Amino acid sequence: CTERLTPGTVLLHGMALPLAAQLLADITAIAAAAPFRHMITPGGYRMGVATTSCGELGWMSDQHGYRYSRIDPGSGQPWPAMPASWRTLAGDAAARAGFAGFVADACLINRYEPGCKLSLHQDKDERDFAAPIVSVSLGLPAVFQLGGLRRSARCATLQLRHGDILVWGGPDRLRYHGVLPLAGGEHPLLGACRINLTFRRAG
Ligand code: MD5
Ligand code: FE
Repeated sequence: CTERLTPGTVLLHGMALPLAAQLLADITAIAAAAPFRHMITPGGYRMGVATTSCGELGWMSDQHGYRYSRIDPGSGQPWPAMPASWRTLAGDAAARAGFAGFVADACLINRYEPGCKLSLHQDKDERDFAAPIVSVSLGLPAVFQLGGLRRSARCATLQLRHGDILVWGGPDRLRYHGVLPLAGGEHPLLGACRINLTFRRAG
């Protein structure tokens, strides 16, 4: 079912469930070419969340800053291609949320293990904030923090479960957001982990 949380934020409960096994097989293939790694923030900290990417552009971070790159800095090669079925899933989810014509050129793949969190931040490394961001949650459930347009705004919390797709766009594209430390557990398909796919129009 579709739940509009705010004018620009839509939760599509379980929309990715029928595709979960295929998504996992694809993630395994992508991670064989572009392994999960802990990026270093511009401030010198090692991120707790492990990341990789697929698509024309991949997100990266190092001492020089956050940005998108056509080349995986780990391998020196282009990022693995985005599976056509992924681009279609993201486009369909965006359309259901009211953002027709979304064509992702980047998919950031975040892997959380118990205790991992993502501190409150905005996503503003993309060129055009008119495009939405589509997020697919797999594995262990997470508590998502949905803030406002200023860091000081108070946050609402939201459970994201295996198979959920969340779409942010329009007035909500630049909201602060984060993920609270992942609780332990065992997911039947993923074990003790959560993987999030975020589809973006980055270039
Ligand atoms: C995650 N990832 O669960 C989240 C899902 C990231 C990140 O935040 O930057 O990798 S994407 C959540 C998101 C994106 C854009 C806007 C908003 C949330 N929002 O307005 O709340 O690993
Ligand atoms: Fe983010």
